Amino acid sequence: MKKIYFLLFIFNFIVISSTVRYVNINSTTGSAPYTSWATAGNDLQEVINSSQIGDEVWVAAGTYFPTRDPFGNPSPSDIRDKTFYLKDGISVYGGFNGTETSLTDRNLNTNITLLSGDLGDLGTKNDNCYHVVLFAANIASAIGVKLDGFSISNGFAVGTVNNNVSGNIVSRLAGPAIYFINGNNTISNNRIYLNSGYSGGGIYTSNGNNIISNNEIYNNKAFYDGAGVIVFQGTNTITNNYIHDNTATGDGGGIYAVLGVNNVISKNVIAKNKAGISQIDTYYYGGGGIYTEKGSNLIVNNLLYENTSNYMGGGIFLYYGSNKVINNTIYKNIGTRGGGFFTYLGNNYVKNNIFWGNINGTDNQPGADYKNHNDWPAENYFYNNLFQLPQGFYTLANQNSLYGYPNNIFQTNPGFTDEANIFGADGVLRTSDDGLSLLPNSVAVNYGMLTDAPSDDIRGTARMGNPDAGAYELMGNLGVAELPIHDFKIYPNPAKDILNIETNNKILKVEVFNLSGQLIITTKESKIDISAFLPGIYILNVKTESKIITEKFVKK
Ligand SMILES: [Ca+2]
Ligand SMILES: [Ca+2]
Ligand SMILES: [Ca+2]
Repeated sequence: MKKIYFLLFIFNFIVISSTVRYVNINSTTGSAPYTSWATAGNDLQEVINSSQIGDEVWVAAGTYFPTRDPFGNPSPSDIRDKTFYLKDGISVYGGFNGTETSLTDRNLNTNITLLSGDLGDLGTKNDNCYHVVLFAANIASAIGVKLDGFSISNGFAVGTVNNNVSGNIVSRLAGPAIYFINGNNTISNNRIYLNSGYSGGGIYTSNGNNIISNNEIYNNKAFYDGAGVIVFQGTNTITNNYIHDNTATGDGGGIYAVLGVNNVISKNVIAKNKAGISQIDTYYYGGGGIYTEKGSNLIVNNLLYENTSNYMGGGIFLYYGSNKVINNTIYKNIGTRGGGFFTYLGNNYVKNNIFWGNINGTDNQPGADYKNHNDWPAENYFYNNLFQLPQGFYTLANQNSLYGYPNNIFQTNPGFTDEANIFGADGVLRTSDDGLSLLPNSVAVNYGMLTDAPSDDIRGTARMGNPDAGAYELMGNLGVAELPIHDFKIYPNPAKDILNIETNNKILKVEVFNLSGQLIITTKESKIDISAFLPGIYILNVKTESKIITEKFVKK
């Protein structure tokens, strides 16, 4: 017992030691330690510098410009070194109106908190700062920082020599908006736009463990590689972002991931990015939506549409490495070699994807959805994908051979809900009405294989029965139940208190979902207590040793 109390004490101590400090650009009554809105500082860097490990900095709406270089000098010899320099172990949040008492009270849409790199003449780019936000820890295992709820704009990383910060080389050619080195960092809920540099136009991270989630990253430029996001080395999770209209002259219009270990790129919408604009070096590749190089990458549940490359891989370009490409919808991307997907060395498992409407060159000739390098082909394993062209087009001679892997579907319309309206009637991506979700009679429904399949889809909706191909799972689908199932029964239905499952197979897992796809309970029992459920229709997913069965039932 004593030990437990001791641990609780330590835990409480850590929680209590975290202080919130406040920043409001309009505050005239600021005083250290800035621990209330009434005493909020108007100098964001000053409040960051006052913070200790575990502290949070809350920033009210307004426009903030960096005022010092990373060493705290307000008049550096190159004024473009001015930046918001984050301290290890702190979290910085934007999106407040200046009265909130809880993070969940924020309204990010109305309280725009802009970190602007537009130094010197407003509207003139080439006197802007090299990095709007900078974090450089001296070791990979540093605590790291969180940056959440900001708009970040007008960084311009085109300079000459490198800077040296905390023992790290910080390139003045990379990361004009966000440049992070080392640590366990989170970059979430930001809008990152109109930044440009040689590389990493929207986000540049080097090493560490980085979570990049729920950001909108758009209209950024790289004069070299990686216009939207660059993650270099480390282990990175890039999830739930909307990455669009970024342009790289070289490789990686949307995402450029190099030498990462166990990177996860999931549930992103990656649209209308461009790469391979012109030949900037002898390595003339592409990768309009995603470019990965070496390492290991899981690319799962993404929607990639209308990305282009003037060379290889309009949607995805994988160069070397061990990769899994699972349950993506790869739609109307354009490349001159491999409109949807291009591979070059390495090995790739490609499962449960929909390739549709991609273009190779000027039409849907062989290579529209996939091409392998002719001299240095990757080892690719294709399972349960939908391809748009006739099977006979997928040949070694066309450099798009599927190497005899079975269970792919050819030349069959995937049955999208409304291709002309990808956002759907609500104007929001990743919701139930999205245009590239599936119709109930789609061939993609339940067509995917289970091994490596995610448990939910791009919207977080649970996958039912066998996974559908593509990023969208048909909500509440009962496709599996159309097959005759003689050894499976649920009763009574409707049920009030107990629902019974009868099967000859051993039950491994039972899940109950509501019609929105939210998981209500998980069990291994054949008798399920549903007495506390609200009346309505539910979906039962039963995994046995031999199969997964999905059934609807009604709670009275
Ligand atoms: Ca300027
Ligand atoms: Ca929608
Ligand atoms: Ca399914």
